Amino acid sequence: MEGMEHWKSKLQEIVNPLQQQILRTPDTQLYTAIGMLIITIVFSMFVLLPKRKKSNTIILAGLSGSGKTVLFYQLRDGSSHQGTVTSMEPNEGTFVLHSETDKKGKWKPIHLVDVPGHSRLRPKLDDFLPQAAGLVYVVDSLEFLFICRASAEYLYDILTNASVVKKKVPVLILCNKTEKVTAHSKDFIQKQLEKEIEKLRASRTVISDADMKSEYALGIPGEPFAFSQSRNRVCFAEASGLTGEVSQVEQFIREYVKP
Ligand SMILES: Nc1nc2c(ncn2[C@@H]2O[C@H](COP(=O)(O)OP(=O)(O)OP(=O)(O)O)[C@@H](O)[C@H]2O)c(=O)[nH]1
Ligand SMILES: [Mg+2]
Repeated sequence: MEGMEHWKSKLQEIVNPLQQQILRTPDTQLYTAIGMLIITIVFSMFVLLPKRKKSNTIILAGLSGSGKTVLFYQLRDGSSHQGTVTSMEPNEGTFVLHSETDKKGKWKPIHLVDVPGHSRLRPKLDDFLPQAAGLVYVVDSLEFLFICRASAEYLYDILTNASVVKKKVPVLILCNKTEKVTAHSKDFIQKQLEKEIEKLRASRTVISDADMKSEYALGIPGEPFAFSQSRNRVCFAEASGLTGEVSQVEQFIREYVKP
């Protein structure tokens, strides 16, 4: 108790003269000093705090067989490495896009991750989503009618993923294998996916209400679902990994990983 009293009086010895000094100081001088202090703090925050590095990670996701691995090699080497098999591990690499290697100038390498589409391997996606600068969701436009529901389900999980929503990760839905005349158009695929997601939204909301689980809702309640309602940017493009027609996906990548 005595010790406390001793420290209290010591503290008062320091504080009192300061208080007197502040009271004696004219208002203008006081305000100038406070202003200088604020400017110094703000300036030090900008100079001393480490700048957050911009991510260069682009993720390729989509159902098994949609053509992600062929696309990965096409972007890296300009060749499809024909005869790819179902991937059992994520395929990653950091490189300058093949189409940019012969151009003059310094290009920033991209970190490309191809996550296998097999349902048991899909959880691997969670390891990469927090660092994603963009995500390319690959859809098989040839087999689209057979995989529409499954594709919409996987896409729904991605678009409601906490990291994707919070960080507003831009998503490119890439309609692949379009060199074939029987491939469905991107407009058709967009409309069908919107219809499927609309159905999923109704069923999943009921389930999540029952479980009391918080899920990031998609779209605007009471309105038919459209990708334009998503909080993050969702756009559509076409490609053919096999024939090397990948310019639209390269454009997307360079929009979010600046050269
Ligand atoms: N016609 C056509 N076939 C393609 C194209 N891209 C890929 N394929 C074929 O589609 C099949 C699957 O391609 P992959 O790249 O292995 O598919 P994936 O998405 O990596 O599949 P998982 O690793 O199982 O997730 C292969 O037989 C490819 O040859 C394309 O642009 N056109
Ligand atoms: Mg693969």
